[in-house]
Amino acid sequence: MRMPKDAGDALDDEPVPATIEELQPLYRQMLAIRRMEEASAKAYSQGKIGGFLHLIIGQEAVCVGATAALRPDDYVVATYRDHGHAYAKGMTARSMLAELYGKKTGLVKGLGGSMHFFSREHNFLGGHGIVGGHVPIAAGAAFASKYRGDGRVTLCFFGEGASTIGGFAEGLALAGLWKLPVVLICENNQYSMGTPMYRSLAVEDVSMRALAHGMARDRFDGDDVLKVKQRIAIAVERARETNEPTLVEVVTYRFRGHSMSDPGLYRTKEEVEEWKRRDPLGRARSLLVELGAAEADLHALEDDVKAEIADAVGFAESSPVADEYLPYVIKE
Ligand SMILES: Cc1ncc(C[n+]2csc(CCOP(=O)(O)OP(=O)(O)O)c2C)c(N)n1
Repeated sequence: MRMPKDAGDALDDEPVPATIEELQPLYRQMLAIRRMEEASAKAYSQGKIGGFLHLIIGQEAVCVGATAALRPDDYVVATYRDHGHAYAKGMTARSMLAELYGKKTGLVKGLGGSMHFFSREHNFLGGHGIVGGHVPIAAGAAFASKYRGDGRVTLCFFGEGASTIGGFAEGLALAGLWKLPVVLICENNQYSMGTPMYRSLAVEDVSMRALAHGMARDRFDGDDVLKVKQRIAIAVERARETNEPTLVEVVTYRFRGHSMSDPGLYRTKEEVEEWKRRDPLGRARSLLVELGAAEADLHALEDDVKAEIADAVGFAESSPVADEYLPYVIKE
Protein backbone atom coordinates (compact mmCIF):
# COMPACT_ATOMS: atom_id res chain seq x y z
CA MET A 1 0.00 0.00 0.00
CA ARG A 2 1.44 3.37 -1.00
CA MET A 3 1.43 6.10 1.62
CA PRO A 4 0.59 9.67 0.60
CA LYS A 5 3.54 11.45 -1.03
CA ASP A 6 3.05 14.66 0.90
CA ALA A 7 2.73 13.01 4.31
CA GLY A 8 5.47 15.15 5.85
CA ASP A 9 3.69 18.34 4.90
CA ALA A 10 0.07 17.96 5.90
CA LEU A 11 0.25 14.92 8.20
CA ASP A 12 2.14 16.75 10.89
CA ASP A 13 3.17 15.22 14.17
CA GLU A 14 2.59 18.19 16.46
CA PRO A 15 1.73 16.90 19.94
CA VAL A 16 -1.69 18.05 21.14
CA PRO A 17 -1.99 19.26 24.75
CA ALA A 18 -3.74 16.53 26.73
CA THR A 19 -5.44 16.24 30.08
CA ILE A 20 -7.01 13.21 31.75
CA GLU A 21 -10.30 15.13 32.08
CA GLU A 22 -10.54 15.67 28.32
CA LEU A 23 -9.12 12.36 27.12
CA GLN A 24 -10.76 9.86 29.46
CA PRO A 25 -14.36 10.34 28.27
CA LEU A 26 -13.20 10.11 24.66
CA TYR A 27 -11.31 6.89 25.43
CA ARG A 28 -14.47 5.53 27.05
CA GLN A 29 -16.56 6.33 23.98
CA MET A 30 -14.05 4.70 21.64
CA LEU A 31 -13.90 1.61 23.82
CA ALA A 32 -17.69 1.32 24.02
CA ILE A 33 -17.93 1.59 20.22
CA ARG A 34 -15.30 -1.11 19.79
CA ARG A 35 -16.92 -3.48 22.30
CA MET A 36 -20.35 -2.84 20.77
CA GLU A 37 -19.06 -3.64 17.29
CA GLU A 38 -17.26 -6.76 18.53
CA ALA A 39 -20.53 -7.88 20.11
CA SER A 40 -22.40 -7.18 16.87
CA ALA A 41 -19.83 -9.14 14.83
CA LYS A 42 -20.33 -12.11 17.16
CA ALA A 43 -24.12 -11.88 16.89
CA TYR A 44 -23.84 -11.59 13.11
CA SER A 45 -21.76 -14.76 12.88
CA GLN A 46 -24.39 -16.50 15.05
CA GLY A 47 -27.09 -15.46 12.55
CA LYS A 48 -28.78 -13.13 15.04
CA ILE A 49 -28.14 -10.04 12.90
CA GLY A 50 -28.93 -10.04 9.19
CA GLY A 51 -28.29 -7.76 6.22
CA PHE A 52 -25.12 -5.74 5.94
CA LEU A 53 -22.79 -4.93 8.82
CA HIS A 54 -19.89 -2.52 8.24
CA LEU A 55 -17.62 -2.07 11.25
CA ILE A 56 -15.51 0.96 12.05
CA ILE A 57 -13.01 -0.89 14.25
CA GLY A 58 -9.66 0.92 13.96
CA GLN A 59 -11.24 4.21 12.89
CA GLU A 60 -12.99 5.13 16.18
CA ALA A 61 -10.88 8.23 16.88
CA VAL A 62 -12.30 10.01 13.83
CA CYS A 63 -16.00 9.96 14.69
CA VAL A 64 -15.40 10.34 18.43
CA GLY A 65 -12.90 13.21 18.13
CA ALA A 66 -14.91 15.03 15.47
CA THR A 67 -18.24 14.76 17.28
CA ALA A 68 -16.63 15.99 20.50
CA ALA A 69 -16.10 19.31 18.71
CA LEU A 70 -19.87 19.79 18.23
CA ARG A 71 -22.77 21.30 20.12
CA PRO A 72 -25.67 18.90 20.78
CA ASP A 73 -27.89 20.77 18.30
CA ASP A 74 -25.40 20.39 15.44
CA TYR A 75 -26.13 17.82 12.73
CA VAL A 76 -24.23 14.67 11.77
CA VAL A 77 -24.72 12.88 8.46
CA ALA A 78 -22.89 9.56 8.06
CA THR A 79 -22.49 6.59 5.73
CA TYR A 80 -23.47 2.95 6.18
CA ARG A 81 -20.44 2.67 8.54
CA ASP A 82 -22.39 4.66 11.10
CA HIS A 83 -22.38 2.91 14.50
CA GLY A 84 -19.52 4.94 15.98
CA HIS A 85 -20.95 8.24 14.77
CA ALA A 86 -24.35 7.45 16.27
CA TYR A 87 -22.89 6.45 19.64
CA ALA A 88 -20.67 9.54 19.73
CA LYS A 89 -23.75 11.68 18.97
CA GLY A 90 -25.47 10.30 22.03
CA MET A 91 -27.48 7.27 20.98
CA THR A 92 -27.41 4.37 23.43
CA ALA A 93 -25.79 0.98 22.90
CA ARG A 94 -29.19 -0.56 23.78
CA SER A 95 -31.06 1.26 21.01
CA MET A 96 -28.31 0.58 18.48
CA LEU A 97 -27.85 -3.12 19.18
CA ALA A 98 -31.62 -3.62 19.23
CA GLU A 99 -31.72 -1.97 15.80
CA LEU A 100 -29.03 -4.32 14.49
CA TYR A 101 -31.03 -7.27 15.82
CA GLY A 102 -34.13 -6.00 13.98
CA LYS A 103 -36.05 -5.44 17.20
CA LYS A 104 -38.99 -3.14 17.91
CA THR A 105 -36.97 -1.32 20.61
CA GLY A 106 -34.31 -0.34 18.09
CA LEU A 107 -33.32 3.18 17.13
CA VAL A 108 -35.66 3.14 14.13
CA LYS A 109 -37.96 0.43 15.44
CA GLY A 110 -35.88 -2.35 13.90
CA LEU A 111 -36.82 -1.35 10.36
CA GLY A 112 -33.57 0.26 9.22
CA GLY A 113 -30.73 -1.95 10.40
CA SER A 114 -27.04 -1.17 10.48
CA MET A 115 -26.91 1.23 7.53
CA HIS A 116 -29.94 3.32 8.42
CA PHE A 117 -29.52 4.65 11.92
CA PHE A 118 -31.40 7.93 12.41
CA SER A 119 -32.40 10.08 15.35
CA ARG A 120 -34.19 13.40 15.13
CA GLU A 121 -33.72 13.81 18.87
CA HIS A 122 -29.93 13.66 18.48
CA ASN A 123 -29.81 15.57 15.17
CA PHE A 124 -28.37 12.48 13.53
CA LEU A 125 -29.55 12.50 9.90
CA GLY A 126 -28.47 8.96 8.94
CA GLY A 127 -26.95 6.32 8.09
CA HIS A 128 -26.88 6.30 4.22
CA GLY A 129 -26.23 3.29 1.98
CA ILE A 130 -25.59 5.11 -1.29
CA VAL A 131 -21.91 5.99 -1.49
CA GLY A 132 -21.60 9.80 -1.67
CA GLY A 133 -25.38 10.24 -2.01
CA HIS A 134 -25.61 11.84 1.43
CA VAL A 135 -23.18 14.71 0.73
CA PRO A 136 -25.86 16.87 -0.95
CA ILE A 137 -28.16 16.01 1.99
CA ALA A 138 -25.55 17.44 4.35
CA ALA A 139 -25.28 20.53 2.15
CA GLY A 140 -29.08 20.83 2.37
CA ALA A 141 -29.07 20.62 6.17
CA ALA A 142 -26.34 23.27 6.28
CA PHE A 143 -28.32 25.44 3.87
CA ALA A 144 -31.33 25.20 6.21
CA SER A 145 -29.18 26.29 9.17
CA LYS A 146 -27.81 29.27 7.28
CA TYR A 147 -31.28 30.23 6.03
CA ARG A 148 -32.78 30.01 9.53
CA GLY A 149 -29.75 31.61 11.16
CA ASP A 150 -29.77 28.97 13.88
CA GLY A 151 -25.96 28.78 14.16
CA ARG A 152 -25.86 25.02 13.70
CA VAL A 153 -23.03 23.23 11.93
CA THR A 154 -23.35 20.00 9.94
CA LEU A 155 -20.62 17.34 9.96
CA CYS A 156 -20.70 15.01 6.97
CA PHE A 157 -18.59 11.82 7.04
CA PHE A 158 -17.64 9.72 4.00
CA GLY A 159 -14.83 7.49 2.72
CA GLU A 160 -12.20 8.40 0.14
CA GLY A 161 -14.08 6.20 -2.36
CA ALA A 162 -17.06 8.55 -2.09
CA SER A 163 -14.89 11.43 -3.29
CA THR A 164 -15.04 9.93 -6.80
CA ILE A 165 -18.85 10.06 -6.88
CA GLY A 166 -21.05 12.67 -8.62
CA GLY A 167 -23.09 13.43 -5.49
CA PHE A 168 -19.89 14.33 -3.65
CA ALA A 169 -18.91 16.85 -6.35
CA GLU A 170 -22.42 18.33 -6.36
CA GLY A 171 -22.48 18.65 -2.57
CA LEU A 172 -19.09 20.36 -2.51
CA ALA A 173 -20.03 22.66 -5.38
CA LEU A 174 -23.08 23.93 -3.47
CA ALA A 175 -21.27 24.16 -0.12
CA GLY A 176 -18.49 26.22 -1.74
CA LEU A 177 -20.78 28.40 -3.82
CA TRP A 178 -23.35 29.19 -1.14
CA LYS A 179 -20.84 29.25 1.75
CA LEU A 180 -22.61 26.66 3.84
CA PRO A 181 -21.77 25.86 7.50
CA VAL A 182 -20.68 22.30 6.82
CA VAL A 183 -17.52 20.33 7.62
CA LEU A 184 -16.95 17.53 5.13
CA ILE A 185 -14.86 14.79 6.73
CA CYS A 186 -13.20 12.21 4.52
CA GLU A 187 -12.41 9.17 6.65
CA ASN A 188 -9.65 7.95 4.39
CA ASN A 189 -9.19 4.32 5.39
CA GLN A 190 -7.31 3.80 2.12
CA TYR A 191 -9.61 1.16 0.62
CA SER A 192 -13.01 1.31 -1.05
CA MET A 193 -14.17 -2.22 -0.45
CA GLY A 194 -11.17 -4.13 -1.91
CA THR A 195 -9.84 -1.29 -4.06
CA PRO A 196 -6.76 0.55 -2.75
CA MET A 197 -7.02 4.29 -3.24
CA TYR A 198 -4.24 4.52 -5.81
CA ARG A 199 -6.41 2.46 -8.17
CA SER A 200 -9.41 4.77 -7.89
CA LEU A 201 -8.01 8.27 -7.33
CA ALA A 202 -5.59 10.22 -9.53
CA VAL A 203 -4.45 12.26 -6.55
CA GLU A 204 -3.24 10.95 -3.19
CA ASP A 205 -4.49 13.95 -1.25
CA VAL A 206 -8.30 13.95 -1.18
CA SER A 207 -8.40 17.32 0.59
CA MET A 208 -7.08 18.95 -2.63
CA ARG A 209 -10.60 18.64 -4.01
CA ALA A 210 -11.54 21.58 -1.78
CA LEU A 211 -9.53 23.88 -4.03
CA ALA A 212 -11.92 23.36 -6.93
CA HIS A 213 -14.75 24.70 -4.77
CA GLY A 214 -12.99 27.60 -3.09
CA MET A 215 -13.18 26.06 0.34
CA ALA A 216 -10.71 25.56 3.17
CA ARG A 217 -9.04 22.19 3.64
CA ASP A 218 -7.10 20.24 6.23
CA ARG A 219 -5.44 16.86 6.36
CA PHE A 220 -3.99 14.85 9.24
CA ASP A 221 -3.63 11.41 10.81
CA GLY A 222 -6.63 9.96 12.59
CA ASP A 223 -5.09 7.88 15.36
CA ASP A 224 -4.96 10.67 17.97
CA VAL A 225 -8.48 11.41 19.17
CA LEU A 226 -7.46 14.74 20.72
CA LYS A 227 -5.85 15.88 17.49
CA VAL A 228 -9.03 15.01 15.61
CA LYS A 229 -11.09 17.01 18.12
CA GLN A 230 -8.71 19.98 17.99
CA ARG A 231 -8.54 20.18 14.18
CA ILE A 232 -12.23 19.56 13.57
CA ALA A 233 -13.02 22.22 16.19
CA ILE A 234 -11.16 24.74 14.02
CA ALA A 235 -13.27 23.82 11.01
CA VAL A 236 -16.47 23.83 13.09
CA GLU A 237 -15.69 27.30 14.41
CA ARG A 238 -15.01 28.52 10.88
CA ALA A 239 -18.37 27.14 9.77
CA ARG A 240 -20.23 28.59 12.76
CA GLU A 241 -18.63 32.02 12.69
CA THR A 242 -18.28 32.66 8.97
CA ASN A 243 -20.34 30.02 7.15
CA GLU A 244 -17.14 28.82 5.48
CA PRO A 245 -17.18 25.11 4.64
CA THR A 246 -14.05 22.94 5.08
CA LEU A 247 -13.01 19.66 3.51
CA VAL A 248 -10.99 17.67 6.05
CA GLU A 249 -9.19 14.45 5.19
CA VAL A 250 -8.34 12.21 8.12
CA VAL A 251 -6.03 9.32 7.28
CA THR A 252 -7.06 6.18 9.12
CA TYR A 253 -7.38 2.41 8.69
CA ARG A 254 -10.05 -0.22 9.26
CA PHE A 255 -8.71 -3.32 10.98
CA ARG A 256 -11.41 -5.65 9.64
CA GLY A 257 -12.92 -6.27 6.21
CA HIS A 258 -15.14 -3.79 4.38
CA SER A 259 -18.18 -5.60 5.79
CA MET A 260 -18.75 -8.89 7.58
CA SER A 261 -18.68 -10.78 4.27
CA ASP A 262 -15.19 -9.51 3.35
CA PRO A 263 -12.20 -11.58 4.51
CA GLY A 264 -9.91 -8.71 3.38
CA LEU A 265 -7.53 -10.83 1.30
CA TYR A 266 -6.35 -7.80 -0.68
CA ARG A 267 -4.20 -6.61 2.24
CA THR A 268 -1.13 -8.28 3.70
CA LYS A 269 -1.08 -9.40 7.33
CA GLU A 270 2.01 -7.22 7.81
CA GLU A 271 0.18 -4.11 6.62
CA VAL A 272 -2.75 -4.73 8.96
CA GLU A 273 -0.40 -5.45 11.88
CA GLU A 274 1.54 -2.27 11.19
CA TRP A 275 -1.64 -0.19 11.44
CA LYS A 276 -2.79 -2.07 14.53
CA ARG A 277 0.34 -0.82 16.27
CA ARG A 278 -1.16 2.66 15.80
CA ASP A 279 -4.50 1.63 17.30
CA PRO A 280 -6.19 4.85 18.51
CA LEU A 281 -7.48 3.06 21.62
CA GLY A 282 -4.05 1.79 22.63
CA ARG A 283 -2.63 5.24 21.99
CA ALA A 284 -5.27 6.95 24.13
CA ARG A 285 -4.84 4.44 26.97
CA SER A 286 -1.05 4.77 27.01
CA LEU A 287 -1.37 8.55 27.04
CA LEU A 288 -3.81 8.36 29.97
CA VAL A 289 -1.28 6.28 31.92
CA GLU A 290 1.47 8.76 30.98
CA LEU A 291 -0.71 11.60 32.22
CA GLY A 292 -1.07 9.87 35.57
CA ALA A 293 -4.40 8.05 35.31
CA ALA A 294 -4.55 5.25 37.88
CA GLU A 295 -4.69 1.69 36.50
CA ALA A 296 -7.51 0.96 38.95
CA ASP A 297 -9.57 3.81 37.44
CA LEU A 298 -8.93 2.60 33.91
CA HIS A 299 -9.92 -0.96 34.86
CA ALA A 300 -13.10 0.39 36.46
CA LEU A 301 -13.89 2.32 33.27
CA GLU A 302 -13.23 -0.79 31.16
CA ASP A 303 -15.46 -2.94 33.40
CA ASP A 304 -18.17 -0.31 33.16
CA VAL A 305 -18.03 -0.42 29.35
CA LYS A 306 -18.14 -4.23 29.43
CA ALA A 307 -21.26 -4.11 31.62
CA GLU A 308 -22.90 -1.48 29.38
CA ILE A 309 -22.44 -3.62 26.28
CA ALA A 310 -23.47 -6.87 28.00
CA ASP A 311 -26.63 -5.12 29.17
CA ALA A 312 -27.29 -3.82 25.63
CA VAL A 313 -26.84 -7.30 24.12
CA GLY A 314 -29.28 -8.73 26.69
CA PHE A 315 -31.74 -5.94 25.91
CA ALA A 316 -31.49 -6.57 22.15
CA GLU A 317 -31.87 -10.33 22.54
CA SER A 318 -34.90 -10.10 24.81
CA SER A 319 -36.72 -7.36 22.87
CA PRO A 320 -39.68 -8.16 20.60
CA VAL A 321 -39.11 -8.54 16.87
CA ALA A 322 -39.93 -5.49 14.72
CA ASP A 323 -43.42 -5.07 13.31
CA GLU A 324 -44.03 -5.23 9.58
CA TYR A 325 -43.34 -1.95 7.79
CA LEU A 326 -46.96 -1.32 6.69
CA PRO A 327 -48.51 -0.64 10.13
CA TYR A 328 -46.02 2.20 10.68
CA VAL A 329 -46.99 3.86 7.43
CA ILE A 330 -50.63 3.74 8.40
CA LYS A 331 -50.19 4.72 12.05
CA GLU A 332 -47.60 7.49 11.79
C1 LIG B 1 -23.44 4.67 -5.50
C2 LIG B 1 -22.90 3.40 -4.91
N1 LIG B 1 -22.01 2.67 -5.62
C3 LIG B 1 -21.51 1.52 -5.11
C4 LIG B 1 -21.91 1.08 -3.87
C5 LIG B 1 -21.31 -0.19 -3.28
N2 LIG B 1 -20.35 0.18 -2.25
C6 LIG B 1 -20.70 0.14 -0.94
S1 LIG B 1 -19.46 0.66 0.04
C7 LIG B 1 -18.43 0.92 -1.25
C8 LIG B 1 -17.02 1.42 -1.02
C9 LIG B 1 -16.97 2.83 -0.55
O1 LIG B 1 -15.67 3.13 -0.05
P1 LIG B 1 -15.37 4.42 0.73
O2 LIG B 1 -16.20 5.55 0.23
O3 LIG B 1 -13.89 4.62 0.70
O4 LIG B 1 -15.86 4.15 2.23
P2 LIG B 1 -15.47 3.00 3.25
O5 LIG B 1 -16.42 1.86 3.00
O6 LIG B 1 -14.06 2.66 3.04
O7 LIG B 1 -15.73 3.58 4.60
C10 LIG B 1 -19.05 0.61 -2.45
C11 LIG B 1 -18.43 0.74 -3.76
C12 LIG B 1 -22.87 1.85 -3.18
N3 LIG B 1 -23.32 1.50 -1.97
N4 LIG B 1 -23.33 3.02 -3.70
